[in-house]
Amino acid sequence: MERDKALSIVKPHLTEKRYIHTIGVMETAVDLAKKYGYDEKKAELAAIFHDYAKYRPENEMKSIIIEQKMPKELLDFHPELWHAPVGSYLVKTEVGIEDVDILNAITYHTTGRPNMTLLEKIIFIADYIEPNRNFPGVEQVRDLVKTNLDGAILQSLKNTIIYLTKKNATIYPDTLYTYNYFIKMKE
Ligand code: DGI
Ligand code: FE
Ligand code: FE
Repeated sequence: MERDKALSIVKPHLTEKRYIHTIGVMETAVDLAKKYGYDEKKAELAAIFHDYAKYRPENEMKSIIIEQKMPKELLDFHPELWHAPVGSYLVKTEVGIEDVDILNAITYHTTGRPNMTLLEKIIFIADYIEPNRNFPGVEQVRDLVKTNLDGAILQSLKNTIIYLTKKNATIYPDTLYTYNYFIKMKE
């Protein structure tokens, strides 16, 4: 699918701010695909659709999680996590994208997972560092990604975990498994 067509499909599902974020993720993902040697068109498409389900009503996402037999555990954690796997499902069923690499990159863009593919890493970190983001510590992660993709992901996970603990939020197990995976990789 061409970029403009993909953007025109996703736009009505997003707010203006989220659409600008999506463009930022798209441009960042294409840059990273160039840098780390991945199919730029696939990275572009995955980025465009990564937040497709961000504004679906919670009850609709909940039904999809149950009906599609996604991990039930998701329902015990923050609904903010649901748009990633549900988005992957809806991009497949509503938009007709069947590429499993793209669908997995959407599924895991919020938590990551151990053994992430290169495309999953690109979308995960592009989502975190795109130019409109201003998390504390994002500048350090932007620097790291220039030389060390895995190091940048690990740093972003540390930042997210610290942010969540400060809020007394629960941490979804996949986030911790991903963190452990990247820590062990350094050993
Ligand atoms: O959809 P975006 O805002 O672009 O970014 P995202 O899909 O990475 O979602 C970020 C939100 O998800 C942010 O508010 C932190 C939250 N989050 C990430 N990992 C976890 C989490 N929330 C909980 N409760 N547990 C997690 O493990
Ligand atoms: Fe997201
Ligand atoms: Fe996003």
